[in-house]
Amino acid sequence: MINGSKMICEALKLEGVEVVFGYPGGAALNIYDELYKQNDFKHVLVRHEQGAAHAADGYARASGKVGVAIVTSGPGFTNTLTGVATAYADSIPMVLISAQVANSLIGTDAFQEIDAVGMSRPCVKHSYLVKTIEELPRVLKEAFFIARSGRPGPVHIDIPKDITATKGEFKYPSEINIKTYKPTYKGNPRQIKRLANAILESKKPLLYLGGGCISSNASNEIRYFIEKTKIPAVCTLMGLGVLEHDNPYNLRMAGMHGSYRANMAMSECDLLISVGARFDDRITGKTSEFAKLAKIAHIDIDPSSISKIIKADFPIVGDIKNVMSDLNNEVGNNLDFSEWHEILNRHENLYPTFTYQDSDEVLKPQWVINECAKITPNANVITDVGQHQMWVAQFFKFNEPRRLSTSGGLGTMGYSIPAALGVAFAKNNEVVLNFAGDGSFLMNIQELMTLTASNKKVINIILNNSYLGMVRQWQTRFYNERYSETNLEDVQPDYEMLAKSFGCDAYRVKSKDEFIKAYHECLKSPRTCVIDVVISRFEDVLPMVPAGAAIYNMILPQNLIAKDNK
Ligand SMILES: Cc1ncc(C[n+]2csc(CCOP(=O)(O)OP(=O)(O)O)c2C)c(N)n1
Repeated sequence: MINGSKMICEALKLEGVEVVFGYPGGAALNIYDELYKQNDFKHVLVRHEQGAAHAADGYARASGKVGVAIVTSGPGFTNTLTGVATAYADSIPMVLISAQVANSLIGTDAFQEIDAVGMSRPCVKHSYLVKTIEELPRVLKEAFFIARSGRPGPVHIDIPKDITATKGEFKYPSEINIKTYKPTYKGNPRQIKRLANAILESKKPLLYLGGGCISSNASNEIRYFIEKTKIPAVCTLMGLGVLEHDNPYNLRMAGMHGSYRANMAMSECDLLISVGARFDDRITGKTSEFAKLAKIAHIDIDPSSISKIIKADFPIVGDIKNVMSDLNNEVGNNLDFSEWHEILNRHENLYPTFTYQDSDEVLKPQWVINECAKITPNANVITDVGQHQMWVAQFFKFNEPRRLSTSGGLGTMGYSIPAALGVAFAKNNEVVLNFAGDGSFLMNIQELMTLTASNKKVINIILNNSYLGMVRQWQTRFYNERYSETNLEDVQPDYEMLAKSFGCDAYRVKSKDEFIKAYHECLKSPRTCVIDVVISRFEDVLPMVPAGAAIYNMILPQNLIAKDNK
């Protein structure tokens, strides 16, 4: 017989958990007492519970395993919600354990009581309030199973304080059988055959690769499919790295800040094969104009996402790795799409993918990102949210899946420092590189302390334009340059001093030489480093599809150059 707290530790051990991120409190005291006694996994004390959820998320994205966070009741739990919602929006596997007031106090407005399950429900895959010690082992087992199976996502377990002290028998189930939850892993062979035939008939097929390709570890199958069929591919922000950056069939990112060629390919293809992508509005633009000439194939493990936004002619429910491998067996290899490639090449010649005007007077963010990609091509990259995020997506050369961790679906500012902490735990001794804007960097800066306290090294690059840049860009273009609450000039902390106070190495740079020198210093240092990079203030992310427009209606870099020269 062991108590509930020990059961939690035993379950984490049996699930192979290496690290949990958390923060203690009254209702979690019993759990923390057990954590103190064990050596099976590490607990990392974050400095704010939002950081715990983002760190678990970063760990999960980089490692492919379930990220775990433990927090106390009430405010500890509510602080995690942004992080949980972030993971939910991007289908990231996570188990969040929150402590709750004792069962006898539930419903009495007790100190630090909150309806945690009621609050997490809309942003988790599943949630549990544990009522008895007998059900605890099964709940823990199910939580991990649900988090990592099917379409992955966060699962929340709320555990009252008395349960963490009550003793019971710990029988950890070896198998899970949930009647209402049976993900489909094999695609329907008839549908796969139909799709293979459609490919034969198509003249302009296009693959559209999303984050599902990464969660199902299907990169090899997809690369093989492309090698065999010579079908070009675009990807979403979440799909970066599924294909090698310089794969000749990689048309790169599509959507609001996608390339001209990628967006024209989407608009002109006659067969669009969506693979683990969910037709987000940042990709489709105006849906009635989206891929209008194409038959749509939609491959996804989550049946509810198929035909949700764009009607699928070829719906295939299944795990992408399996479906792509079956499809590889079905498609022939004497396909010829050379005319299609010629059209795409013409698009590329007209408006080459992701260009910018460099300068020697002022540092351009694109230059900084390019240099980092040159010096550390295999870095594990994390971004925060804003212009810098889109520039990283456009200019960093991702060659492998799981090399980029970024908040795609929710677009959560404050994500990157704690997520980088999680990535640093998943990728010991590899380069971990965080790009943030000056606005985002301040949102969870306290986690620099956790990095220092954990002896983890992250190189943080602040692309500092003294603006909430992405919002400023919209104000420039759509609000007549009325910069309402986005100008941070003269109201910034001294990032160098601030970073040093957290025990980091810190630099502020304004020129190319200074940047390269600082970056090499950071690579040599054993500590977490911060480079505050002063960049041009009015650089825009282009191409840009205005919200609600069709994705072939892009504002292109030429327009920007013309405007700047006015
Ligand atoms: C938590 C949160 N609040 C607000 C926003 C809206 N938002 C999106 S981008 C952005 C500006 C980001 O500024 P900064 O971090 O300096 O990066 P930059 O765009 O300048 O690269 C804001 C405010 C958000 N995405 N998340």
